[in-house]
Amino acid sequence: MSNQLYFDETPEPIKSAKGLHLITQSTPNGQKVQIFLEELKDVYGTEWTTSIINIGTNEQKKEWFLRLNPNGRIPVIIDNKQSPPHPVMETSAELLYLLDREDKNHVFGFTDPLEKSECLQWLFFWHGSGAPYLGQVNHFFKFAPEMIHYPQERFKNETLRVFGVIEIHLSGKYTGQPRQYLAGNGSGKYSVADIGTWSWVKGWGFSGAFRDEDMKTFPHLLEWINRIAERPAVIRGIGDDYNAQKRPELYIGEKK
Ligand SMILES: N[C@@H](CCC(=O)N[C@@H](CS)C(=O)NCC(=O)O)C(=O)O
Repeated sequence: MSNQLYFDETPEPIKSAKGLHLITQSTPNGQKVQIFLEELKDVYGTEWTTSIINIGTNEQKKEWFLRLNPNGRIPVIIDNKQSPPHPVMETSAELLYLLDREDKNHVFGFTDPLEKSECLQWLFFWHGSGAPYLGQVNHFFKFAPEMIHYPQERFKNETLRVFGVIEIHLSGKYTGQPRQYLAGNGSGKYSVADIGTWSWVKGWGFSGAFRDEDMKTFPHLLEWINRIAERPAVIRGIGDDYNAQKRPELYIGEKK
């Protein structure tokens, strides 16, 4: 069977990539996978190549991209070590793919079935119940052509409720066990559940929707944000290496 994944219009750096290749832009979703790859590099020396696109130009809606991810959204990883190459869309699925293939010693995941279950619960919780709401907060407060009260309030309040869920969990309100991280026995272990959630939650101030007073009601969540922000891989994963202005050689597609 001929390889339908890449064709004439597929940018050369993607077509010719050898191992793992990441197509990203440094948004909260892009950063999830950027951070995890950087973490894997620190532990295992994991290697990959990166292409950066600008979603403002709709590069992600072109056929070459849709062949890799019919959903037309970043990030995507392609595992060119598989034959044919294996593309992965949806950030949580990407984290779990990398966890399975690269994290041989379970540094960022769990072997115990119950801890594993807890990790999946929190990964899915943010993917299904957090990112969609905070994404809409960002849209309606920052990018919408007009400021409309109803959706602003609806998505803001729902996001505050979701922050409150994380606060309950981290504070140990109902368990008596405060936690450092979202999943794992005792006070927990830094895992893909934290990586999948952090890249979004740390940006609570981006839209201007939430005030310091709102966030003061989530002290454990704020401490968790600061704790993870100090990790070298996290600093690199949200840093200049993924900024198209600083790394123009990684940029593919139209210039805006
Ligand atoms: N559920 C998807 C969401 C991905 C997503 O929404 N990516 C945004 C950037 S943060 C995007 O590509 N937006 C461009 C578009 O919608 O065309 C995931 O977790 O991978």
